[in-house]
Amino acid sequence: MIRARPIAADRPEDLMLAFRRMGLPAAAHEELLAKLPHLQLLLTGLTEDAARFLQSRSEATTNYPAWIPGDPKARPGTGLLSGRREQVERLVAAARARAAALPELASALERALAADRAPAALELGGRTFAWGSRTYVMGVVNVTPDSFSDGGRFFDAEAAIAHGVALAEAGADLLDVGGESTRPGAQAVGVEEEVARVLPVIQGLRARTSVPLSVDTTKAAVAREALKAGAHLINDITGFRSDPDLPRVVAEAGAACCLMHIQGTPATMQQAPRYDDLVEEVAAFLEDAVARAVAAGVPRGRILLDPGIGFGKTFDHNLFLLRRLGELRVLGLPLLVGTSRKGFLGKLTGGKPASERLAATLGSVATVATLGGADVVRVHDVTEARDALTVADAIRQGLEGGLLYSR
Ligand code: HH2
Repeated sequence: MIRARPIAADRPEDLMLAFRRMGLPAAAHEELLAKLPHLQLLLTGLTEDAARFLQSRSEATTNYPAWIPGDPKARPGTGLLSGRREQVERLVAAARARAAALPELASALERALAADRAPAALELGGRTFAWGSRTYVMGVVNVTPDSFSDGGRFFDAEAAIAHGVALAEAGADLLDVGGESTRPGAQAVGVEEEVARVLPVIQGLRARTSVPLSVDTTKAAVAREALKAGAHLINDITGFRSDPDLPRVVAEAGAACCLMHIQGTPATMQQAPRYDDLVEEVAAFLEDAVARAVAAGVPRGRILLDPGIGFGKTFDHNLFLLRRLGELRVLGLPLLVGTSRKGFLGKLTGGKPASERLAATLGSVATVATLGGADVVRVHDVTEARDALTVADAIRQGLEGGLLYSR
């Protein structure tokens, strides 16, 4: 019986399995892959010159990708490029070689071509994070009286340390210690109070575990003390927008950072979040944050990015963004995603409170991992998340197909 079945055209590994099924030699796979049209790139922000260049090249010969321009009146500077990898590579070379060169276009296309490659591995606190090998887990240690998910449970330093140790034993790859709640309308905390909350916990965890420590703060003065006490990463939910000294403090300590997207401030962010193009605006914000970090001396390779689920986003924005995390891969840096116990999960499951959102959280982290959108997930329930991610990662990476796809 003749059978035709779709192969995921955007996944090179699946195409290669099809070549194997066809009995084609492994040595030829890369070359064959380059012949297949599996790239669809949405371009925005084009100059008129760049748009004309794309149009003229696609009309001239089939050596270049097809070009579908956007509506020049409603959406000027937009269009869809569709073609094979080698065609896009040729276009990059032509954009650079042109008398009036188009380096910005060439770089944007190069970043898109590199988006399926894993970011360079990160050494943190004596551990190696080999991005792309699996989904890593960041365990949450909130030393706050008012966090939305676990407010007050670990406000006492000893309780917080014991909780962190338990998360480390459960397999957390990283612990995130926070002394100020970021939930909408939370009480602001002064530097002294925040330091008094997080410092004993960092010291206690340093003494009792070897897990790399992150500190969830927006303040340079808190970060300075935390890094002195042995923290390895600063997690700033404002993407280095709150405190102009924070990037330098991170750079001078040789620390890593996680820069998150937020629209507005925690006090106002959920009032009326609005986007024209959500993915584009999140990407632009994060690129700006990276530029700030790099200008202060933080190496690119020590930066993680986070789309900020629930931070200035409606229910629909959160789902839309989680579905499209892969598009943020063009930023070329590892992505951290925090969905754990958040409000959109409560809404999806009929209004369950934060304390009853474990299964929903596991559904979210497994889905994000399967879609290939996250390198690290930030969760409260490490044991359960590790199990869910082990399954999701195994399914995503499952390349053995028995006799059908035998090696
Ligand atoms: N979410 C929260 C806090 N910090 N940091 C990053 N990078 N990404 C997140 O999604 C994120 C974060 C909110 O969760 P939680 O810490 O449980 O609550 P609270 O801020 O109320 O303490």
